[in-house]
Amino acid sequence: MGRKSNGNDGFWLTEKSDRARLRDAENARRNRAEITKALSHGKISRRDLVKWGLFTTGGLMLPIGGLSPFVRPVHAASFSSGGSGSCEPMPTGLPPSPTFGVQAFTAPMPRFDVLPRSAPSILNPGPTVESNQTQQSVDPALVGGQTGLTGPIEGRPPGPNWAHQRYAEFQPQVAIEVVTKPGTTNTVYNPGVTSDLNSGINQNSPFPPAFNPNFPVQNANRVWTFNGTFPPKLMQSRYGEPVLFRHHNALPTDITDNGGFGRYTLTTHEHNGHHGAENDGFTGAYFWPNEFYDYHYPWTLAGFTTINTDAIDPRAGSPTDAGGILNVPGDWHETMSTHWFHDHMFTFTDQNVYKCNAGMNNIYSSLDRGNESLKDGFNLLLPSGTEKSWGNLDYDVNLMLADKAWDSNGQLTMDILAFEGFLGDQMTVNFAWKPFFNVYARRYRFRILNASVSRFFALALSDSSNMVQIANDGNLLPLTVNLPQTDQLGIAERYDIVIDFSRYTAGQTVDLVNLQQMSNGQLPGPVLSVSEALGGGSCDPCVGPFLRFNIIGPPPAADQSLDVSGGGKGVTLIPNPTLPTVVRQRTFTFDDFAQITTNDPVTTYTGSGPWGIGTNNDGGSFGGGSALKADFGRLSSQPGFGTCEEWTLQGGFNWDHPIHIHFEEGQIISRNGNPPSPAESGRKDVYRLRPDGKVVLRMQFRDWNGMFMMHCHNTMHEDNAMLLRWDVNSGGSPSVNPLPTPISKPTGVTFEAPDEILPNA
Ligand SMILES: [Cu+2]
Repeated sequence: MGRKSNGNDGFWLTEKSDRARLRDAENARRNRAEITKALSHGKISRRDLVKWGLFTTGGLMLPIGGLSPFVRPVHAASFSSGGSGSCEPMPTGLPPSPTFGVQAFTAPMPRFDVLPRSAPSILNPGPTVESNQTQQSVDPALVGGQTGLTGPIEGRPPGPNWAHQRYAEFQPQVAIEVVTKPGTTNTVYNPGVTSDLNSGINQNSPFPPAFNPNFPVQNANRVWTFNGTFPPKLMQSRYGEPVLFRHHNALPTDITDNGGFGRYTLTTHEHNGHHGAENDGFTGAYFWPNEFYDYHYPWTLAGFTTINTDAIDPRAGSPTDAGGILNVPGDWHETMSTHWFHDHMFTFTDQNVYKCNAGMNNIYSSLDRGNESLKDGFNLLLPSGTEKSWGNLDYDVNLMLADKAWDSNGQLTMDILAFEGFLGDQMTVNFAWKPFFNVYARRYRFRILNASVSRFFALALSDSSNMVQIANDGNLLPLTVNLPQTDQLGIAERYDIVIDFSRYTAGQTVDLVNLQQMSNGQLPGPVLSVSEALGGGSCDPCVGPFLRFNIIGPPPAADQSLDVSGGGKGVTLIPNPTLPTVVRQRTFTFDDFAQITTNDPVTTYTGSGPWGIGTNNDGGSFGGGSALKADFGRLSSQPGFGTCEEWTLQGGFNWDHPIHIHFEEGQIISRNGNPPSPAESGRKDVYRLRPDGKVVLRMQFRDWNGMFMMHCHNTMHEDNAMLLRWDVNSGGSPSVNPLPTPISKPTGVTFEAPDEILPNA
């Protein structure tokens, strides 16, 4: 069973800690910096760290004085997990992040920056069904100094197996073009709302990449974001309107120019899009600086090949510009609303997402229109606005929560050796440190995303008043839930919450509070009460209020949105789809002390990280064998095309893994033998296991083909190496089975046979 904490992790240092401890931590940080630099530059491997005796094979840093900030004198006080006591702990593995004398809640929270939607004709060159293999010269820095080499302009793997599926049927109608590049000032910020709805921010003022206007601006190599800028980016999509998302990689070709963390290769996952694997950001299908990758998002409802194929049900539909509904095929019970997108680079996802390479995507449908006044019997009238026929953002607000840490110069920093999980000591919302947000006294919808590396949250209002949860992950709930505080929000999970500010008057404030105490990155600690969290006694600096709502007065127009509280009883939003007969059951165990059975230098995890997944008792200590470390050339499962399977996910003692299964939404059948709670009774794409927890879920494998993933979304665990590949088995048509593994190089993607196919795959 899972290993217990070694007692050396989970210590916070605060600015009040004694000087000797802080000095030791700073010295340890400096010594570790040399190692992490070499590691992040690819000059040494994680395996070398074990060889040199710095790490155990289990991935724990040995307590070597002068290297580990966790080495403490014998007389040091032991860690108190309660709300008070000595605050020694320091899970960042770094000295405390300074706040430069700035007070919390003095700077506005920026709304997301809406990505322009263009006609596909603006794309040059035009998109192609198969990857565009037009050659260009390769920067020698990418190929060990070799000159005269050429590579493709598009990094998508070539050939028919990676061609856009059903492209002719779902011709792109909208182009969204983005560039991931080093941090720079935003001069084209578009919040999609007027300034009064954006806390007074003037969108025409240059917006530098800083976590607060009075903090230092981030150096170019510390943040790598979509379009290189803050705030985070928002896509707006509609069902029935296929999008061509062209993603350019403009990161430095010098692998060492990364500010100490982050890898210059990219692969972007639209979490949790239902589309072919060529568009899914497969972890091994990464692309290089100076290349682009065309992702084709068809925006189809799951089941479109077998259910409502004639598109006769307007509940399966898309909002038209004229305020009507465009019917689309598929199951309306599968309608999704709140997604995000982020890098998925093999073994570097944690660093690249932490570097701010993440955005969100709102998907609009006939049910979830982004218009609160169009009453046609289908629109659910969720808080949004009325001006546009669809996609109003006035009262529909994206919140990206992430803990961060920065060095004494205010530059974003990370302990990439914290294999058990990395925690920051500062809270950010939409890349802003502890901001305020001005609201009118009416209902607002907040689409809340946990974009942390390893941190869990639990949210409440500072006056303990009720909120209404309307969605879990991408999906509107069967029945809304009134709650004074949320369940734990695992990494990558999304909760859509409606807060009714009409109970407040102008000049009042109420804070969003994090109740979830963490003392290490392996699992959440206790959820504190609101008064404990507000009391300031927690050792965890990210506990407490982190976003202040200032109520500025009555709304300019009457609130026409649905009262989703249903008078305390909840209201019906989207009932669950009916699941077909289960054709196969599988068990996966999420474990440590994992083995690596393959040795392909490209596809195989070669580090010292402890994590792995056991499949169907082919591995995993729960089944008597061993969990396996990630190899994207290994095929762990091959569910049949068009089938429904039941998967049991088993977690370990003293760990909590939020497990993400790509491709289609599932339904939790049971959690430790009990039915799921009301707030997780809808469809899900991330399944939080909880310590020693067992989740049984059912999901379908239909409509599209290819290779997909399942992994822990504690991205430190994912990258070290709790990730597996599964392929849809379509019987050889349209794509071959098993699919060859893509091997990405600056000179082009080649293929090789799978390294391993597990016996029960
Ligand atoms: Cu995990």
